[in-house]
Amino acid sequence: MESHVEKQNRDVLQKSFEEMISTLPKVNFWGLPLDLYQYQGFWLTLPFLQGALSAQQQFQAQPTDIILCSSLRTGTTWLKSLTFTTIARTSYNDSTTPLLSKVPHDVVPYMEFDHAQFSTNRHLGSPLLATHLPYSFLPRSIIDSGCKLIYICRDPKDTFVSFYHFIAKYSKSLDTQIIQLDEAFELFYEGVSMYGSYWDHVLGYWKASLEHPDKLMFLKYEDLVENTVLYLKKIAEFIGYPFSSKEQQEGVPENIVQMCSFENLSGLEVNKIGKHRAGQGNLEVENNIFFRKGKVGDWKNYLTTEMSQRLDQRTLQKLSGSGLSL
Ligand code: PAP
Repeated sequence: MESHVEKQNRDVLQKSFEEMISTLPKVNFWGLPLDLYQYQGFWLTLPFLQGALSAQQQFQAQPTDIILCSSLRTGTTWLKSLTFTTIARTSYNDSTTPLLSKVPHDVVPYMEFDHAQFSTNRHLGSPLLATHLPYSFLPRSIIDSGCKLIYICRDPKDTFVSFYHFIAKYSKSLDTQIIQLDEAFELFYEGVSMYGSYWDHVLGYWKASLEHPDKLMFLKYEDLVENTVLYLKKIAEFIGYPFSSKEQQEGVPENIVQMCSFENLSGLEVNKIGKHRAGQGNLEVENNIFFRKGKVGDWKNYLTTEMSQRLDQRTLQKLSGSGLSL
């Protein structure tokens, strides 16, 4: 329960955020009834920006935390389900896992939404948290605590196509229509999308993973698709929950991969008809929005050759000299 003093402090902070935000550059977000604000080089909508500021001020990381980091539409839902199931494998089985009744986003909360506003509501029972914040936005306590981070990224072409579909579907719930795909493409290309520029988001984590490979694991969605069992084992090892030889002989990693597969999760009742952040206004979405196709290379069905070549060029140029390819 929040005390009177805590509430007063929160109101003061909120006011200072509002004053600062009112001075930032802003643009309309792809035809939605929402604006994107440019803060420290990245574009964010208001609730996400307020959450980021709040987290920077108040979030206290624990050394045992495991934070799943990503931009949007790069495999967060999948990574959440895989890591959660790995960590909780001795507490739950296939018929008792919370993933049967909750979308993975409700199983692994977002630091900047669910834990930033109140220092008291931290549920220390689970070490898992997620964030969409760029690396440079992370609260100091995350870096200082030495906790583990996993970042997942994806081919920018598939990321854009997936994100466009997400926003198009979301816009229906707001009774509005977003801009055409080719217009959104130009904005994404210029970095004007949620947490854009996408390449800067990726690069921030990539560079940090080179500096702190023991603290930050860098993953690509495509690698995870190609050899999910292998990468799941690497993840388990990295976060300190390695599979024993006995578990490997019994096929535990394969079982987790099957449980968290696109086919299995997208077919669950909760993910077909449930809602995430129900009753929270513009933040409410249907769980099925998190499951579309789960394929590599779906961009071929939406981008012209010229568009794909331009995006590839952009990626080459942005990642040039970093040692990373996407
Ligand atoms: P979010 O930012 O909305 O949380 P995120 O989970 O990061 O989205 O990414 C969604 C993508 O992962 C979707 O890709 P698509 O649009 O190209 O299909 C979604 O289908 C895919 N996805 C979700 N769950 C899984 C899964 N279990 N296995 C593989 N891909 C998945």
